[in-house]
Amino acid sequence: MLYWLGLVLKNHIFLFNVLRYITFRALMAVILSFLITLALSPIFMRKVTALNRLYGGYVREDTPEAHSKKKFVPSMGGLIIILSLELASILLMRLDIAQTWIMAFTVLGFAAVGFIDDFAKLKNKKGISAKAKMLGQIVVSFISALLLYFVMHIDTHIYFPFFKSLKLDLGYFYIVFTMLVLIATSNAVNLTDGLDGLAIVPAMTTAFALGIISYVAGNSILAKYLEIHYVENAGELAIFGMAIVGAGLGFLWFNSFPAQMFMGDVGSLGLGAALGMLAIMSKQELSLIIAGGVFVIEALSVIIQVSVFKITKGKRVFKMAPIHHHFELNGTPEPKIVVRIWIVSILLAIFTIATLKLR
Ligand code: 57M
Repeated sequence: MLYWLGLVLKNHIFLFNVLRYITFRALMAVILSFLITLALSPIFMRKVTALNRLYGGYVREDTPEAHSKKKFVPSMGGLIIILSLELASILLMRLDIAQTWIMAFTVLGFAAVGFIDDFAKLKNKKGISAKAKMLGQIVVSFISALLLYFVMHIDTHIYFPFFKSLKLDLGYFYIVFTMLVLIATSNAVNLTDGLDGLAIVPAMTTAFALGIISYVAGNSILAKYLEIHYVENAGELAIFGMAIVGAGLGFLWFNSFPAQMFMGDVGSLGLGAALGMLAIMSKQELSLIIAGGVFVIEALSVIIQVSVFKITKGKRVFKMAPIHHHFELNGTPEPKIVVRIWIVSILLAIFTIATLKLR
C-alpha cells in the first residue's frame, strides 16, 4: 500500500520517493513487524494465561521432566507473529501482484489449521486428530498450488543450487510438488518447536537467506550477473522474508529461555508455510533444504526413530526424537542445545547465500 503512496507523493515530498525501493521497504518490514510483535505480546500473554488457567494448562505426557513445569506457559503466540506478517505485507508489499495474495492466503490457511489444533488442545488436552490436521493442510496446500499454477502461471521447472543451467520441468506434477514442499516444511517447523526459542531463530535465518535470494532473483541485472533464474516480482518476497525476521525478533524477546510464551501450531504451521512459499515463489525450492537444514535434521530424526522402532519392533536410534530431546536426555542444558542449533542455522543461511556464487 505504501508503495503507491510513494509513487503518488514522490514528486511532492522527496522522502516518499524511497518507498518505491524494495530495500527500503524490506528494512521497514523488519522494524514494523518487530514493533508489532513486541507491543502486542504482553497483553496477548495475559489473555492466554488466563485462558490456560481456566482449562488447566497443557503439557504432553511422556515429556522430559524439565518440561512439566511449562504447563502454564501461554501458547498460540504465533497469532501475533502471523498478524504482524500479514500487516507488514499488506502495508509494504505491492498489492497488484499475485505473490502477495497467494502468500497471505497460504500462511493464513496453515495458521488456521494450527489454531484449531491449539484451541482444541487447550480444551481437550489432545488437539484435533492427526488425520484432520493433515486433511486441513492438504486442502490449503492444494488451493495454494492451484493458485500458483493457474493464476500466477508459475514456472514449473525446479532449479538446482551449484548448477547454472540444470533444471527439471515437472509440468502438472509441480502442483503435487508444491503441496509436498508446503506440508513438509510446516510439519518440520512444527516438530522443531519443542524447546524455548528453538524454532523461531532457524525460521528467521531461513527467511533471511531466502529473502536475500528472492531479491537477487527478482533483479534482472543481479540475476543475470550471478546466472540465477530471473523471477519477475520475486524481489517483493524479500519484504515478506524480512517481515519474518522482524516478527521473529519480537517473538524471541518473550520465547527465549525461560519462555514466557510458545508460538503454538498456529505459529509453527504458519511460519513453515511462509518459508515453503518463499522458496517456491522465488524458484529456490532446493535452496530451502540447505537454508532450512535444521528443520530437515529434526524431521529426519523423527522419521529415522519411528521407522527403526517399527522395523525392529522396539529399538530406538535416539533416546527420544526429535533430536533436541535426545540431547536433553543426555544432560545438555536446554539453553545450550538451543544456542548450538541457532549457530548451525546461521551457518546454513550464510552457506545458502554463498551458493549464489558457488555455481
Ligand atoms: C510439536 N510440540 C511440543 C508448543 C509449541 C511423532 C512425534 C515426533 C510428534 C512430536 C510432536 O508431538 N510434535 C509436536 C512439538 C510442545 O510444544 C507445543 O507445540 C507447539 C509447536 N507445535 O509452540 O505450543 C512442547 O514443547 C515444549 N516447548 C518448549 N518451548 C517452546 O518454545 O519447551 C515448545 C516450544 C511444549 C513444551 O513442553 O508443551 C511437543 O513436543 O509436544 N512428538 C514429540 O516431539 C515427542 N517425541 C516423541 O514422542 N518421540 C517418540 C517417537 C514418537 C518419535 C520417541 O522418540 O520414541 C516429545 N514431545 C515432548 N516431550 N514434548 C516427547 C517428549
